[in-house]
Amino acid sequence: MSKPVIIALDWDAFYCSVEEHFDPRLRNVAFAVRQKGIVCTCNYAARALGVKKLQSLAVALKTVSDLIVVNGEDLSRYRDASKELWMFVRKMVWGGKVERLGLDELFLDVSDMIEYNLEFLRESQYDDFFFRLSRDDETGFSCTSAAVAGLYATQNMPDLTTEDGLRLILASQLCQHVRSRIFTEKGYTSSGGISTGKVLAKMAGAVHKPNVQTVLDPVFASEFLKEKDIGCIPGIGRKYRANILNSVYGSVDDVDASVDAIIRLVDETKLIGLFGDFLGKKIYHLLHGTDTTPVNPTPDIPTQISIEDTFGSLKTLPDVRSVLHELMTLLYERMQIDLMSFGTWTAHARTIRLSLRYRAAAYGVRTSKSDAVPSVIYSAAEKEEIVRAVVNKTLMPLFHKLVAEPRFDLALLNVAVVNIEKQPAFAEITGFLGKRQRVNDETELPKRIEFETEDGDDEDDDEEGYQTCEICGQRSLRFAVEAHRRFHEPE
Ligand code: TTP
Ligand code: MG
Repeated sequence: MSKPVIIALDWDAFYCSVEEHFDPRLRNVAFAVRQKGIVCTCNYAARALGVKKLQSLAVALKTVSDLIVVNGEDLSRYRDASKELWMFVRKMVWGGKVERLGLDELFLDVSDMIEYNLEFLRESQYDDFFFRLSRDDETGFSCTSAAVAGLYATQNMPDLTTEDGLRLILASQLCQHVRSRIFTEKGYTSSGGISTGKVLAKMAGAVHKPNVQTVLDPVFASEFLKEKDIGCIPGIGRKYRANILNSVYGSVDDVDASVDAIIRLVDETKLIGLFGDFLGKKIYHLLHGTDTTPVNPTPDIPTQISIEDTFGSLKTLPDVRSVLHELMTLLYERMQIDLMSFGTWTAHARTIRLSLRYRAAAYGVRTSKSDAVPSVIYSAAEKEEIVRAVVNKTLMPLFHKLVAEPRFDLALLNVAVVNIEKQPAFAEITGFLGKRQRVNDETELPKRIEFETEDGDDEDDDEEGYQTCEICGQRSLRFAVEAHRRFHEPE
């Protein structure tokens, strides 16, 4: 069986691109998007002047004193744009095989589109041919198998004489087409990676940025990976890197952490001994560029939406009420984004859950209680009124059921809605920008995006993949946590 063909897309300076859509004047200036004193991203004009992603704002302003700074603490417009782009791309991929990772990355499994078009390539005697985007009509684009669209990750281009190489070349043309449609119709530039697995495609896509795509033939995977630090491989990250280095060298400092060095010293059996059967094998394949984790298409609606915060110490009822008010406000806003389209609730969550962790509790131990989602949430009342009603009538009573004693000391509160069901009448929705789009009613209920496993067992991650930084308090999506941590680490 032939290998899958995967395209990874990553929006360039994503929050900046979204901000530019709201204020086109930003297109011509160097600017940064900030969250709580940190530059969470900056546009490429600012990067050219020395501003860096995840730098403290103070340092960025020292570097460029007239840097324009935009507040990016309200994530809703980024979520809206992310969802819109995802839906747009999904329509171009057969079977909607598109997985979202965080807000700004997509994985497209285009294997069957490529397989189908290989036939036409053969018919055309391996010359220019018409790539068919649909089986039913003649939509598509003219394509050549003679050259890669974009760049390649190593010195070598895919081998034109092999079917695997040809598949990747066709996929590079398809990727170019998809990216150019995203740009002309939605105004977003992206970087693309094309390979036979998600990890290789993602890593290839990061080689040349912005607005460039890169192809990596797995034949050259070991050459591509050999000098990279093992921590750079998505799915390995800081924690597993430290485990591996400690087991090999007894230290993480001043040691050779390159893939080449590690695979000489650590075989599959040793990795299984360190991490168990499943994870050990997975890490082995990650290190050898042979990971086959499939693209897991992201469904229309999430299985749950969850917001949480962590504290040094939370001891009084007024403080609890105020935190719950804040969390419920955020949760309600998230529900509106994820479960509403054009002012209509397209899905309802049936259950609301309050969870907490006592400060004295062992790491990872939470207690929870649930209740029915009160109908006021789906009413036409104002946000403030809805939030107040839910806090008073549902969340505070749940809290009292959970915490009977008058003295308490909490380290975490989490509010979540679960049991999310599509509204029966919801067969067709209207996309954000007013374009009609069909929604597949057979879509399964959502699964979580599972790709970067590094923090999967971190109980301070909430279910939606947010984590609060213990040092500065910034809440980051899970995919961004690793990068954010590096910001606090000494150079
Ligand atoms: P990235 O893809 O890492 O960054 P980017 O899209 O801004 O830039 P690039 O062109 O290099 O891809 O992250 C996507 C968005 O996620 C980014 O625009 C801002 C946000 N983000 C955070 O809020 N906190 C973080 O720690 C990181 C890394 C990203
Ligand atoms: Mg990006």
